Order: sequence, then structure tokens, then C-alpha cells
Amino acid sequence: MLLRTVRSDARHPGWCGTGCRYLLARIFGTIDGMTSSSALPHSVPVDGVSGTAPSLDASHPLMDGRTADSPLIQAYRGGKPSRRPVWFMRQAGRSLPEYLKVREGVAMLDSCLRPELASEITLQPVRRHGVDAAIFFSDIVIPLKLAGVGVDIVPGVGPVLDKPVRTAADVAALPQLTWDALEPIREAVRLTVAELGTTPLIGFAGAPFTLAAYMVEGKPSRDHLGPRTMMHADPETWTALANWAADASGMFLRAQLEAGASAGQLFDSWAGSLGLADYAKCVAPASTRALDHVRHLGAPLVHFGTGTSELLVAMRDVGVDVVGVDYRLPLDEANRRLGGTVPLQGNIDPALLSAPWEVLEAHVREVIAAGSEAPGHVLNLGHGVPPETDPAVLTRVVELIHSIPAG
Ligand code: 1CP
Repeated sequence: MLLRTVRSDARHPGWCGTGCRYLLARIFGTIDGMTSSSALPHSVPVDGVSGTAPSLDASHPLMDGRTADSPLIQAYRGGKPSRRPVWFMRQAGRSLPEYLKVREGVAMLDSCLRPELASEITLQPVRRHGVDAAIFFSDIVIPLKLAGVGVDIVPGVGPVLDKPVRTAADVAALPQLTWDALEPIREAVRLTVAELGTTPLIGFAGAPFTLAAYMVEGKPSRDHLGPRTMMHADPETWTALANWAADASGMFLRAQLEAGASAGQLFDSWAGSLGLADYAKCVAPASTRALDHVRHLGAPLVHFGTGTSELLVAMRDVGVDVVGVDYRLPLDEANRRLGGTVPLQGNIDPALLSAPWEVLEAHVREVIAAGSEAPGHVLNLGHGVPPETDPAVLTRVVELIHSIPAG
């Protein structure tokens, strides 16, 4: 694994991002006070099929010269590209009329599993807004669905499971996701990157806590009491569930990266409901485990959650290259908390997309100024695009960001 990592980094001379430093620290001993064994208290299969750990293919967009020098990847690697990169979380599949048209009569999860359709929806915001990255159109519960767990996305509600997962027996009965079942995902990614040219595709997965929160509650919830009770009342069952979710999400992300995605983002959207002690003890090891499925590939990895101002350092320490910051914390303060160690992504307040243009423009300029001290900065929202957003506003924000000379 070490040899493979060094080989893949050699394709990016001069670069050794946090993930790489993290990997070397894991191999040689400690990272931020953790021993390597406490950082990895388990053995993770690195290949769903053969147990080997192949690197990215030579024809992968990150390897064949298409995306390695794109503004997004440069900023994720801590560089200062000539143009400020911007993309929007939930840019695919929201209010775009062209999205609503192609989704007519197709259920949400079905649309994710039809490769041509998923690819078309992924490409729509790139064509329309001229953003610097595509985010793969899918959902964090797709690995559950592909494993055979009964789950649906109910319009206006979100993910709902046929049967919540609450006991040791429930966890033991969970089916295992297989590498073959992920073929529709790989096919959709292949179709997408064939169209994207030099624009990178970002793959993603749900972090184990956020995924497990839906599994325990059986549906969206506000305070995530079920999983937070389980991690203390029945820690063994919690660990088994979090590890199951880590492996499913890790395989889902790996499928996207190997098929052509140039970066990966782990969404721990609901981690903000946890205190630091619970996060570090009960959640971070599983997030590390999810990323262990992909870090040998050498693609930049981003970690994002909401309400996570107090968790930023711990979220970096699961071993990522970039930290996504929500709209609550100014980027200069986030950078201070992280000791200036990692590129940041964020954090335009989605609420201001509906404010008068002058107000929004001033805010975007503030976000750019606040992010200027970080080792790299990718503009994004501080959470997803609200469904009622006027798409023309997003296009105008992209034009504004691209018009401001990179400092
Ligand atoms: O554009 C993109 O970002 C790509 C598509 C994408 C992504 C990255 C979708 C499509 N879902 C996600 C990730 C996702 N799914 C997250 C993490 C990101 C975030 O915090 O926004 C979460 C928490 C989910 C779970 C989920 N799926 C919800 C939230 C429910 C809750 O707890 O409040 C919802 C509403 C969905 C359904 C969904 N996923 C995606 C779309 C376009 C939709 C709505 C589809 C529909 O109802 O027709």
C-alpha cells in the first residue's frame, strides 16, 4: 500500500497533502497524539473483489492530464490557481427546470440508478452555471439500496427505511454491499467524465454517523436522539452499525473515484448534533474507516458537516485534505482553528441567495476575503442550494467569483 501511494503521489510532484501526511503518520507511528492503532482499530478490506489495492488507472482524468491542473484540484491541493474555483452543494437535482423535466415520472432512487439519467442530471448545472466542478447526482442512501436494505426517498420527507435498525440482531442481519452491485454507479460516472473534459467530477458518500442516523431513526430527525442513545447504551451494536455504514459508504465512494471522479467528499451533515467527546470516540474512527477505502487512490478528499464549528479539527484528523465549513463560522476563524493546515471549502450563506443582489455580492466578497489566508480556498455554499433558489442567481454568483482577480 505504501509503494502504491508513493507511486501515485509521484504523478503530482511536490505534493503531499494531509491525506498523504496522514497515511505516512499512520504507517510510521502517530498523528496528532493518536497512535496508529487507535486511528485504525480494525482491518479494512481495500478491495471488494481481490484484496489488492490498485491505484487510479492511467486513463483516469486525474492521471491523464485532464483535471490535475484544474482550478478545483489545484486549490484542493493547497495551490493558488489563476481562477477561483466554485461549485455548489446540491447544485444537481434541485430547482432547475431541465432537472424537473427529466425526472418526470421517475422516482428519486430510480433516477440515481439509471446511468444515462444520473449522468445527464450531473452535467446540467455545469452547462448552465459554468461551475468548476460537477457533483455526482446520487444520494447517500444509494449504498443501502444497492446492498438490499429496504429504503426509499419520500418526496418532501427524505430517506425512509422499511424497518429501522436498532438492535444487535438488526445490525447482524444487514446485507453486505457487493462490488458488482455498484456497477450502475461506475457506469454513470464513466458516462459523465466522458462529457466533462477538463472539469473535474466530485464523488461523494455519507459519513457513517449521518448514514446511521437515518438507519436508527428510520427517517429524517432533528436531534438524532436514537443514534446518540445507542452509542452510549449499546456501544457494541453502535460500533458494528457504524462500521457497516463505513464500509458501504467507503465502497460507494471508491466506485466513483475509480470510475473517474477526481475528488471525493464525505458528508457528515448531521455531525453537528454531537459534542466533541462523542464525535472523537464514537464517530471519527468509523469516518476514518470509510476513507480507508479510498485514500490510497491519491485523489483529494473533503470532509463537510453542518453545525460542526467545534469539530473542525477532529474532522480534519480523520485524514482529509480539505475541510468544508458551514455558513455559521467565518473562514478566517475556521482557518485559525485549523492552524492554517488545510485548504477550506465554503461558505456562502444559502439564505442570502434570496437577498437583494447588492447584499449577496457584498457577502460573497466577504467570504473571499475571509478565505484568503487559508492554504487554498474553493468557493461553495455553507450548506446545500435551497430548492426555491432562482438558478439565474447561482449563475451570477459564479460570474462574480470568476470576475474577481485571484490574489
Ligand atoms: O447536487 C448534489 O449535491 C448531488 C446530489 C445529492 C447529494 C450530494 C443528493 C440528491 N443527495 C445528496 C447527499 C445527501 N442526501 C445528504 C448530504 C448532503 C446535505 O446535507 O445536503 C443528505 C443528508 C441526504 C439525505 C437526503 N436525501 C435528504 C435530506 C433529508 C433530511 O434529513 O432532511 C433528502 C431530502 C434527500 C433526497 C434527495 N437527494 C438528492 C435530491 C435531489 C433529493 C430530493 C429528491 C426528491 O425528493 O425528488
